[in-house]
Amino acid sequence: MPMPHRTFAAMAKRRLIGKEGSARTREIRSLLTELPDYRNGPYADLRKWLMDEVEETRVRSNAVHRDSIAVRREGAAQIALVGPPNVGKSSLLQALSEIQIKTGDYPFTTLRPVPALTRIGGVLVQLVEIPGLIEGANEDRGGGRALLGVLRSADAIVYCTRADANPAELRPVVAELALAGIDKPAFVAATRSDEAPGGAIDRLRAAFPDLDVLPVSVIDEASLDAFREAVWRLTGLIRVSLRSNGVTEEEPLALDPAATVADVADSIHHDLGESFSGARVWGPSARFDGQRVGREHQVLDGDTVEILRA
Ligand SMILES: Nc1nc2c(ncn2[C@@H]2O[C@H](COP(=O)(O)OP(=O)(O)OP(=O)(O)O)[C@@H](O)[C@H]2O)c(=O)[nH]1
Ligand SMILES: [Mg+2]
Repeated sequence: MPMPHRTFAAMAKRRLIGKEGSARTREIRSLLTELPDYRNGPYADLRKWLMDEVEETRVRSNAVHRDSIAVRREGAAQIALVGPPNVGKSSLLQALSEIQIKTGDYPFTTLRPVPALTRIGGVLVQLVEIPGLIEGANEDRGGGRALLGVLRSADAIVYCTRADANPAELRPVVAELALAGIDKPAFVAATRSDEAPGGAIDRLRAAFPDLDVLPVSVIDEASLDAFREAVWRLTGLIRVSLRSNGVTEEEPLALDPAATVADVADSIHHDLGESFSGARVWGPSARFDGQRVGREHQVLDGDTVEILRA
């Protein structure tokens, strides 16, 4: 005598509670094998219901997969912009890059991390807006764990807060990162600085003595340039331009600060890195324009290098 169908339905629902993905599919399969094999009537309906559940579970777990918030790295470095809602993070990304992002005069316009590429001194750097990181993120409030995961994989952090805001607004964000053990090069961008009264920046500086505070406004080009340079300093990389036959390439290399002329040659072509005879250098590391140097000469940010083939 099989179990009454209502009892079976109740038991099936109970066994599926809290199960998703492959665990749910496994449970459904085993329920299907326990189900009496009637072609019609209430048991057939239950069978149909379970089959539909298999399909819905599959669709849902794909959706969960798509909702994963990891950001694919592009460019020489990845810099995360994080701060309270509505401070102008999206506007900043928009002002610095080609992409169109939703901005709005209300909080939480941005719901997922949004990447944008910007060119700094010719080198592409990826900026990522991290939305809605709130107090309790480490306990997963507001989906905070996933957001902290994105921050952990970034190379550096820009804390964004309105220039005229109470410093207390940014504090929970800084505290959540510290709590998560995320310690990276960082500065504070005091956003919407065109709206800020005198003294506002000093107040932020006093509140965050360990961090540089940089005023920025999307309607002030000079402040955007200063912002780009500050971001570049966070990357810790140096830019070296290549010259060949008297022509300098438009896009510089982004290199480790300890890089030598040999590393420059190696990044052009591995064979060249082994065989070249030396280089000429213009810029900060050269004593004079076009100075002839050897393989071990250390290059500096802003140098132009011409590799001399053997
Ligand atoms: N005056 C002025 N307003 C700005 C500036 N930057 C952004 N805003 C305004 O601030 C509001 C919020 O801008 P968003 O860029 O959407 O801010 P957000 O930090 O990305 O906000 P959420 O994604 O919602 O958390 C918008 O109304 C912008 O027009 C600025 O430099 N000056
Ligand atoms: Mg936004």
